Amino acid sequence: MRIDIITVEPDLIKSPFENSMMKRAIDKGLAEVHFHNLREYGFGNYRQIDDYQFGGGAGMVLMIEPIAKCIEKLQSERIYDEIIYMTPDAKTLNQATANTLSLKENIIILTGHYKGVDQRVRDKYVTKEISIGDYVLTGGELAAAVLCDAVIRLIPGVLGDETSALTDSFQDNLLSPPVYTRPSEYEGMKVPEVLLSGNFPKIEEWRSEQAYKRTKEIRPDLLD
Ligand code: 6GU
Repeated sequence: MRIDIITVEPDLIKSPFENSMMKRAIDKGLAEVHFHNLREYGFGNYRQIDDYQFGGGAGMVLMIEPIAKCIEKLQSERIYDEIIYMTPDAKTLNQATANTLSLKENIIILTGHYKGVDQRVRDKYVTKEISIGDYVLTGGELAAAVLCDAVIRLIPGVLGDETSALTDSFQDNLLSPPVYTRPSEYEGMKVPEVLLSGNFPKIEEWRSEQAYKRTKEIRPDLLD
């Protein structure tokens, strides 16, 4: 999978890709991530990329031309399955969306800043808009890193069996059950008996019950 990230703050977003799971995926050749500094497509000596909004109001808006130039250059080189715009005014990212995106070949992720991008960018180029939750970040860069982590770990071969994504929270719309490791007793707090029983059907049943109970308590909306 190839991901092209268009951003105003490349330095803010690069480090998660140089560590841990995403680095491993890139080193294994399972994911390829390229960063494009929008400023390089800006106007004039100052490489201008934003301007005041028509109609007045606080905050600058990213202009369409620099973004169009960058996207069209990329599109001249390959076909993109999705052009994703990271913005708080969109549907929230969930596991189903991450699963779907992990099957794509080439995607562009555009991250906004300031007051966002000119609406015509969204109308003309963007095929999917994603928020990572109901709160506002300064820019979409960290949100793009979150999206990439959620997607890249699902690419077959990225995770080993021991960390298989199949048993993650949300994979079946349930939160994960509690987990324990040694010692079996700590300051009088005991690991549930069933987990020490070696009875695997029983253990699976207990885990399902616990997952359901936890989901009902904390995220009943997932059960709807
Ligand atoms: Cl995608 N961008 C920004 N700026 N803030 C957010 C977000 C995205 N998702 C949640 N908050």
